[in-house]
Amino acid sequence: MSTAFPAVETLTSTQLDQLCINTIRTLSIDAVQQAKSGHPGTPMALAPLVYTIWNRILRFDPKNPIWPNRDRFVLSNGHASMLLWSALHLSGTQAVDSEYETIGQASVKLDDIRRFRQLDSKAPGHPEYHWVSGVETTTGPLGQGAATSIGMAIAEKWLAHHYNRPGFAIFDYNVYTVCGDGCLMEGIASEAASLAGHLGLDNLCWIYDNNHITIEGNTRIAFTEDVATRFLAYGWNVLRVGDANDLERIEHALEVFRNTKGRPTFIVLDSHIGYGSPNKQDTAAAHGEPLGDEECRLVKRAYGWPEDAKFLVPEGVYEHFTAGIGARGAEARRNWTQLFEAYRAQYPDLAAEIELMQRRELPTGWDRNLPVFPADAKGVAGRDASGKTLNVLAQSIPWFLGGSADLGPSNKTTLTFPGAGDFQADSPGGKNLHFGIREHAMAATVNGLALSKLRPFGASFFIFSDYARPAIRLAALMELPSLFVFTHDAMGDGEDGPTHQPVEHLASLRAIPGLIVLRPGDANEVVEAYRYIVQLRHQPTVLALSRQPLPTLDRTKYAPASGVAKGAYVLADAPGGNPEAIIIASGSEVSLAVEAHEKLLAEGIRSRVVSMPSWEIFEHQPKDYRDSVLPPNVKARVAVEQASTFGWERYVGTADHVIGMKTFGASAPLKELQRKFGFEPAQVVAAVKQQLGTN
Ligand SMILES: Cc1ncc(C[n+]2csc(CCOP(=O)(O)OP(=O)(O)O)c2C)c(N)n1
Ligand SMILES: [Mg+2]
Repeated sequence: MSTAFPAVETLTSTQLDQLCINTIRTLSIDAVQQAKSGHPGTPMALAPLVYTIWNRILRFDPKNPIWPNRDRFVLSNGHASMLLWSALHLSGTQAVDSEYETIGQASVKLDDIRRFRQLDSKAPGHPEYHWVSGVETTTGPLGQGAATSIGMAIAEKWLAHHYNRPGFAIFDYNVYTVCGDGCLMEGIASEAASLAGHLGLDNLCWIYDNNHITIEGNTRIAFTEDVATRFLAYGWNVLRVGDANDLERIEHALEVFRNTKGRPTFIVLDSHIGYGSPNKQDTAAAHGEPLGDEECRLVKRAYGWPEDAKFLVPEGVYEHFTAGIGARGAEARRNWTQLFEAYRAQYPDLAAEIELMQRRELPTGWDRNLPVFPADAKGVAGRDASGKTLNVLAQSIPWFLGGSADLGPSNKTTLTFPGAGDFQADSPGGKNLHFGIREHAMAATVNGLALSKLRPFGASFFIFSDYARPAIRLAALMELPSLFVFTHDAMGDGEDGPTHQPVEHLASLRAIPGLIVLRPGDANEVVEAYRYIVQLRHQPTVLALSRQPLPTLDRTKYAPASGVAKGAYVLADAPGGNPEAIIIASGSEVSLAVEAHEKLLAEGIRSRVVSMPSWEIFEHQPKDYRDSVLPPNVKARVAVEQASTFGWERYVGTADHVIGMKTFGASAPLKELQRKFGFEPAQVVAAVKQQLGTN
């Protein structure tokens, strides 16, 4: 408590607003100063905006930050994280655990803010979903938050369409996204804004911090387009608030947003970075470094703040938040909970679905009707087996949906069953999402859908996973069950040539911590891969699938495909076990390995084939299982995979045990490529013999 301020009872509501805003500002300044790093300028400028959204508008209950129908707040300019830590702290937002239960602790304590950017603080450098309750999505890579918010808005439309009934608006939340110049320069935000405009997402509001400053200086050096006109062209409703300190105008613009139907809203907010700093306002210096002790004092003086106070929350501030967002949020949630109880009485099945979904569980019988593919030498393409499986899952799991970045017919991801429908502005219940040719925004949108508890997938050619990678990485960091279906996963794209043939993609994606990369070897492995993926609650997956048919293995002769769930398994073995050589393969190379194995057996060589669709899953198996699949004493090993050899040494010893790609591919029919790059049984046989020294 401070004596520098008039007694709280004497303050007008406007003065209380100002007190709260300056608390956000000074907490941000002090935290950055203490950490000796961080971004003070934008929190100083946007404190009035964040205050207005949180304390006047947002339907968010700090006592239960995961209430399903809450409004979403996304801070896409994640470097301004002190805005979020201040809002979460001052509103008294409670922490929840990984089972979504509140644990009786504040999400962000004042002590966390004092320890901003320090190890284990709940006020890290950038907003981190999963680490801090109340953070709706991880942001920091500019533009990602904005694009992810599209997924949240699509989710609301879809959920409302499926679950609302007359008199029961179970889902009617809005999504508020704050973004800066950096977000809007990034391509991903343009992709996302174009899609949002097309879909007419009127539950979505982006507020653009138009401060003309980025790290290198004034935006005139690199960003001079007319952003407002650009958003008009995307089909958004564009508003402008000329003064970031004008709460009434900000509130009014947000009201216009809520009354605007058929279009998303874009609010250009003119602001001054480092607002109130006599020497740093409107300069890049306010962006990303502490103000310095002397400037901190000057700023506090300008705010009418005690100059030497640090981390001060004056009397009346917590109470003002409690009276604002606290009361409004609690009431909204109470009303919703009552509504939901009445809804449950009338629509028990729908209510049960919503509850399952919220816990990321699956409906009973979700795996009924999964296809089983009979042995067939000619076989089935990975993408075709996937298409059949997706169509079953999307019928058994009501909230399973997704789509492709304009490659549905090639990826075979189109949901074709009666009633599947297309998600469009006028048909928000469709299960086929059309992302257009926007892989990056697609992946972020998939994350936004997963954050909203739907089970989404996005699809493209494997080569274009590059265009989606930053969002795939964030899915892993956020521990989201996002599914990325990538077909044409190797040289199978043949004549399209090296621009379309992935080489380093498996290695590169396998390097992302926590991301499950699965490359199934035949149609039944595809089904088992899906069976595994769908049960994941907190892990994203990349599914790499073949374009061309792969023989469907005879599972009466070889081990069952259920081994996929262990990441790698002994598919075919030397008679009686005890192999002298092991061939490890994934995807399209599994049947090649089997062919080579049969030839070796015929020559009396005791080989084993290990199908290894997923390193990540295999590495999480107990050591004795891993050793049973790859006995440490068997040193003669060959890995075969039509991709970069990078990394396979860990299973086979050295790089010369790997038949893989060391260059880009080439444009030619697949058969010729297989010959050119050594993916033929004779070459595998020769490699095994070389390992055994019997060549
Ligand atoms: C994809 C990406 N590229 C670069 C950065 C590094 N970076 C962080 S903030 C920033 C400048 C952002 O400018 P603006 O969005 O205008 O933020 P302001 O300084 O106005 O708050 C940059 C380049 C980043 N975080 N993400
Ligand atoms: Mg800026």
